[in-house]
Amino acid sequence: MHDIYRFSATAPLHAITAALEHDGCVVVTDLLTPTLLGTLREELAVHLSGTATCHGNFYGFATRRLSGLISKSQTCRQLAIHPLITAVMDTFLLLSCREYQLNLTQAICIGPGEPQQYIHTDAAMFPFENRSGESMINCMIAIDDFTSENGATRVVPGSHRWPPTREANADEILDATMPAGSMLIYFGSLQHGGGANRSAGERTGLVLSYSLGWLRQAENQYLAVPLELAAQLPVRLQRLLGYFVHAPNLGCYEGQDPIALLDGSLGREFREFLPQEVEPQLAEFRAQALSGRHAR
Ligand SMILES: O=C(O)CCC(=O)C(=O)O
Ligand SMILES: [Fe+2]
Repeated sequence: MHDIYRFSATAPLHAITAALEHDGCVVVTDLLTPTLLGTLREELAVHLSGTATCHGNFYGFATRRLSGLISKSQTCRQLAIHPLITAVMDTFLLLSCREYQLNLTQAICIGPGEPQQYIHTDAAMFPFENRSGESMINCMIAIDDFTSENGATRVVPGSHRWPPTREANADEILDATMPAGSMLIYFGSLQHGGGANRSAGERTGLVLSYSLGWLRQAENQYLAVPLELAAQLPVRLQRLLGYFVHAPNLGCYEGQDPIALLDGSLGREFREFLPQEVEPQLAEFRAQALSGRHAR
């Protein structure tokens, strides 16, 4: 079996997406400059210092998780709309939706002594099979160097094509080792899990997860980001938080696009949000209905 494909962040997009499509995962190095990485580390540290360990057989007992990062970190806000990340999401998620969204943001610090995590697919949280492609795609950004000793994410390249019941053999699981500032991109349908941390220090990674715009978000972004803060964010990020209507009519607020709540343009009319392609048929039906030409 070949190693995980690795590209620099300046590689052509098609090379990165081709590897991702083939393996269900790919590593992109040099995503963050040392300066940006330092800033991100500081922003997360402020909140991580008061974060308790998880308490669960899946999340672990020596692992700390910090969510709601759009509220907590200016750098996460920038990363969530990073052109390379959104180009990858455009390529795959727009095959199955008109607009996609932020599914969750989470810093994961695997502490010393944590055993390997159960190998799983993240898309299993959606109880259906999406035949037209991926329902979710995740980016794991290495805040520390990811090594085989400190709990680098373990991935099973190619498992995104497997039937859900097939379990990986030990020799099919690879450690996604990468220097800090790199990013592992992996499909929601890919089998993976956090590695065992046999080192003396923590392994911190930052997950930015994206999903189809007509699915429930794993992290409730409307609660995670106060309305006053959401109102100040770039429109692209507001939409990723979920302030949009997925046609037809999914996600309205008072008959309006919820983004109107953020820019103060909430109107009074009860609008409909339909796919453009159905408009001519609907208009014709209504015209005929008005002229009494339809059977009652
Ligand atoms: O921390 C990691 O490397 C992966 C964690 C993970 O896959 C999960 O919690 O769903
Ligand atoms: Fe996972």
